[in-house]
Amino acid sequence: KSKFEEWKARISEGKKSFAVLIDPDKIGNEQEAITIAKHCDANSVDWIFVGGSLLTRNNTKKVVESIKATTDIPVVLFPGDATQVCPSADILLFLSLVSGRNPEYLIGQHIKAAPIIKETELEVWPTAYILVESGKKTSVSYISNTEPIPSDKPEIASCTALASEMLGMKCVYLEAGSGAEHPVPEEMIRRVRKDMTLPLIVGGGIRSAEKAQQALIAGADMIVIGNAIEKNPGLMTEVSECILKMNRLDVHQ
Ligand code: 1GP
Repeated sequence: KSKFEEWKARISEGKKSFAVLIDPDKIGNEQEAITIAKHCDANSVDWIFVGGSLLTRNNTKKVVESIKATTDIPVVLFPGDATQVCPSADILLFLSLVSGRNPEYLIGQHIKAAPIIKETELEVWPTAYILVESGKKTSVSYISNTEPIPSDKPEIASCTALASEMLGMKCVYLEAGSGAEHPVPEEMIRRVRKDMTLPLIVGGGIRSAEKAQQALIAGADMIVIGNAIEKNPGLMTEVSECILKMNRLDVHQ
C-alpha cells in the first residue's frame, strides 16, 4: 500500500494529520536536523515536509538524510523548483501552482524534474498548489511571480480546486505562504472542502493550536506548520496533543 493510500484510509476514518515543515536553509548542521526529527518523533508528528521557495545552501540532501536516520516519519519533499528533488526522501509533492498563471510553475519545472524523479523511488503526489492572499506579500508569491487568490474569494479557490480534481490531481494544498501574516480563512477551507473530494492540505501562517484546530474543523485533512514551530518548539506538542484529541474524539466536520 502506498503512503498516499494509507493517508486516504486514515482520512476515511475521519482522522486528521499533522505535518511539520523544515526549511533546510535554516538548519545549521546535521545535529540540528536530528534534534528536530527526534522532537517530531516524540510528538507523534505524521509527516515531515522539507523544502522552500528559495534555498541558498544546497543542504537538502544532508537534512533529509539526517531525518531519515533518526525517525520513521515519512519525509515529504515540498520543492520550490526542480533542483530540490532528493532521492533519499519518501514522497514528493509534485506541485503545480494552479492559482497562478506562470507556466514555469504550472508545468515548466515539472518537465525538468520528471526524468530525474523517474530515476528515484520517490512516491509522487500530483498536488494542486493554491496560493491564497494573506496580508504582506510572501516569498512564494514573489519568487513564483504569481498573484495569489484574494482571501475573500472562496468561490475562486473552490473552482480552482474542482478543476484540479477534474484534471486528475491527487490532492489540494491551500497555502497562505510560509510566514504568512494571516492563515487561509476558514470560510475558504470550508468552501473548498464542500465542493471537491480530494484530500486537503492547509498551511501558512498557522501560529497556534487553536488556529490549527480551526483549519482542521473547517475541513483540512492535514495542516502544515513551519515558522511558528521554529520560533516556539513547544507549539509542536500543543498542536500534536490537540490533533490526537480530535482523532480520539473522532471529530467530523
Ligand atoms: C509553508 O504552509 C507552509 O508552505 C508552512 O507555513 O511556515 O507559515 O507555518 P508556515
